[in-house]
Amino acid sequence: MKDHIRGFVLVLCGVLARSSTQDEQVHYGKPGNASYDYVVIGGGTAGLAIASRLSEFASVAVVEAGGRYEQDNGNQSVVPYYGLVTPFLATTEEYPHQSSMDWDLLSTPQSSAGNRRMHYAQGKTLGGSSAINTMAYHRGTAGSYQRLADLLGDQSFSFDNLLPFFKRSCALTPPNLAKRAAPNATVLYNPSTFDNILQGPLQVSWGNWVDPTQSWLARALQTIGQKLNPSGFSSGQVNGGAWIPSTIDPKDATRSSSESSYLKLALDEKRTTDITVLLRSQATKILFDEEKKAVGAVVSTEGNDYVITAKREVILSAGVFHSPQLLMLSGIGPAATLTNNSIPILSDLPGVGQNLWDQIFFNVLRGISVPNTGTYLATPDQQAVALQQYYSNASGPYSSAGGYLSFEKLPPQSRTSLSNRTTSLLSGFPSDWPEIEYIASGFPSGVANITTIGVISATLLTPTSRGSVTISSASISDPPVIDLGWLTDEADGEILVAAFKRVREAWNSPAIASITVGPEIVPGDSVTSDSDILSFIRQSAQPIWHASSTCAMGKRGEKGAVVDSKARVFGVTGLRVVDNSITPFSVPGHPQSTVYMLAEKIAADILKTK
Ligand SMILES: Cc1cc2nc3c(=O)[nH]c(=O)nc-3n(C[C@H](O)[C@H](O)[C@H](O)COP(=O)(O)OP(=O)(O)OC[C@H]3O[C@@H](n4cnc5c(N)ncnc54)[C@H](O)[C@@H]3O)c2cc1C
Ligand SMILES: *[C@@H]1O[C@H](CO)[C@@H](O)[C@H](O)[C@H]1NC(C)=O
Ligand SMILES: *[C@@H]1O[C@H](CO)[C@@H](O)[C@H](O)[C@H]1NC(C)=O
Ligand SMILES: *[C@@H]1O[C@H](CO)[C@@H](O)[C@H](O)[C@H]1NC(C)=O
Ligand SMILES: *[C@@H]1O[C@H](CO)[C@@H](O)[C@H](O)[C@H]1NC(C)=O
Ligand SMILES: *[C@@H]1O[C@H](CO)[C@@H](O)[C@H](O)[C@H]1NC(C)=O
Ligand SMILES: *[C@@H]1O[C@H](CO)[C@@H](O)[C@H](O)[C@H]1NC(C)=O
Ligand SMILES: *[C@H]1O[C@@H](CO)[C@H](O)[C@@H](O)[C@@H]1NC(C)=O
Repeated sequence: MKDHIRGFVLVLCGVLARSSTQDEQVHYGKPGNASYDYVVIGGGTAGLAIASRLSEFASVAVVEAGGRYEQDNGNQSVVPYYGLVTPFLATTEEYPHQSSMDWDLLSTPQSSAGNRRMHYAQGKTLGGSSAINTMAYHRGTAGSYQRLADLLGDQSFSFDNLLPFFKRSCALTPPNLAKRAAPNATVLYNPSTFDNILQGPLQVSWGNWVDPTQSWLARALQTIGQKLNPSGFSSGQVNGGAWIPSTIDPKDATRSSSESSYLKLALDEKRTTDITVLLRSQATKILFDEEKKAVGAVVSTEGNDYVITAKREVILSAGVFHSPQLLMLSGIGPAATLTNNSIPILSDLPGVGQNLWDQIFFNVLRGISVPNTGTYLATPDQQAVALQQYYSNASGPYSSAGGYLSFEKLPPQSRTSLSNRTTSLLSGFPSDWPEIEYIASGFPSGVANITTIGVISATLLTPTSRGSVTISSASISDPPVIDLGWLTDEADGEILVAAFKRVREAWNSPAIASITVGPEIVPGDSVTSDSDILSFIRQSAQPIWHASSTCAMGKRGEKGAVVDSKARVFGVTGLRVVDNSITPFSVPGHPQSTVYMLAEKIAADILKTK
């Protein structure tokens, strides 16, 4: 162990063998003033990726409010299958709290979505939301990144120019067809969009198990026109269907988070890195000198306040809700909000906390007669078999987290019901940008002749409604006030009603007629008129946890812009925001690949100018 890796990190290096008592002693033993080249606030998805890269040439402190998920949540966060059935995914106001791992955020009542307050899970642990997400890995479309490049006037954001950073972040392992044992779940992908020589830290692989329910529902989606995409979803096209890979380490089928990948790499004894991790430590405010240069942060560990000084820069990676919160608490945000809360104004940036994009989905349920993964884990005997498969060669039901995904622009017959305004809003998106994502899954049924309750969901990828994040006081102890803004623009409801009809079309496909059992369970056959469908959607819409864009990148001086294309906050120096809050719109589909890519890209920018 190198001596420049400090106390807290010794514990992390000691792998899981150490007792948590020793662990706690060291964590809480060392809060106190200290100084580093870079201070990264938030040891989440982006935070650990950028900290790991910066630590190759400078000293870096990571300030993380949570602990270690391997200790705090064990198998539930490590074993892929549990990631799909975890209580984090509960979204109702009365949800099972897991406060050692989750921020326990609740939205404001959603006036256009049944007045519901949504529980919106966000990882509070090393790894952040990469430690609780459902592990699907794919990239956005070439056209979506081109839109970003054009908006920023910076062609380094074109898909071709971003590809080296996507490649650098991860290592792809081809599917193990013997372990998958599902010749009917064909994996197609383009290996040239991954780097098979200089492998990056994040592990990306296909599950060694296929859920039979998904294989059937995939057929239904294929027969309504969403054919298998020949190159998968990481080559700049996100259209049609694909068995996509997950962020799973194929060596032992465990979750690959930013912690188990990037941080572990930075702590590898064979590498020269200088990184210190402060666990259970919350940054309460960013500090600036008289020239408005960020010089560090006030950090609170178990009620002790101290100062971590940044000799070069502060990187804020606290996520889509907490990064805008901390900016506002530190004097950066809409002037009226700051004044209202008696916070001195350092930089009046009206865009901070605005422009929240959120993709939402609904489910349609029917009974089916084929098993799903849960069916194979229903009894202790079955679990014993599955444990043997999992621990002997990383296969079987526990080893997989997914996933068949299917995307489309709504076909012409679905568009005839859209208003001219909605049609025109949709035509503003790039031609390769899918409007809807369909996900097939299932859970065991308690009813005799229904083996599985099958689920086909539809997610809106072109939301026009916008939400916001603000503060209710000048104190970090009051949570951010989150208005998701769901369905406040009527275009979103119209598009989802059209998507609902596509989901029913899939359910009624002759390809699965032999396995469907009984009538529709949710919402039920009585729901047929557009207005009834819309009200079902308003009552049941859920988050897919892809919220973004509350500290949007943009050109200097442009309305709403918070950071420039190198993630530097306008109006101050020495401060960047690097996380899913900075993309000015939600890239279509699942965001984690883009978050890792951004961390790599900004790290490279910093290295160039250091
Ligand atoms: C349940 C769920 C399922 C998802 N499924 C998928 C999926 O299958 N595929 C996919 O691509 N994406 C998925 N996502 C989305 C994806 O995981 C997130 O977009 C991404 O991880 C966000 O990364 P981030 O760096 O912006 O924030 P995070 O990873 O959330 O990191 C923020 C970190 O900052 C810390 N923090 C916050 N405030 C402070 C403070 N004041 N002081 C110190 N630390 C602080 C937090 O504890 C956290 O560790 C999912 C997300 C969730 C929640
Ligand atoms: C820590 O730093 C702060 C700010 O520079 C200072 O006010 C405080 O006295 C320091 N604490 C200790 C214990 O040195
Ligand atoms: C695919 O193969 C699996 C495993 O043999 C089987 O359980 C499932 O029913 C098949 N699905 C389809 C659509 O044929
Ligand atoms: C100012 O504070 C009041 C009362 O706390 C609140 O109702 C109002 O919305 C706030 N305005 C802004 C711009 O934050
Ligand atoms: C994996 O292990 C299980 C249980 O020991 C065994 O049945 C199976 O054949 C093994 N699969 C492969 C591909 O080795
Ligand atoms: C909608 O657009 C169509 C075709 O562009 C046009 O013919 C029609 O008049 C428009 N309807 C309304 C209400 O504007
Ligand atoms: C399922 O079982 C119930 C009760 O036995 C029966 O009434 C119903 O018709 C069955 N449904 C189908 C689709 O077989
Ligand atoms: C994870 O936890 C350990 C210790 O409690 C058990 O021995 C394992 O069987 C368990 N694994 C799974 C897949 O549940």
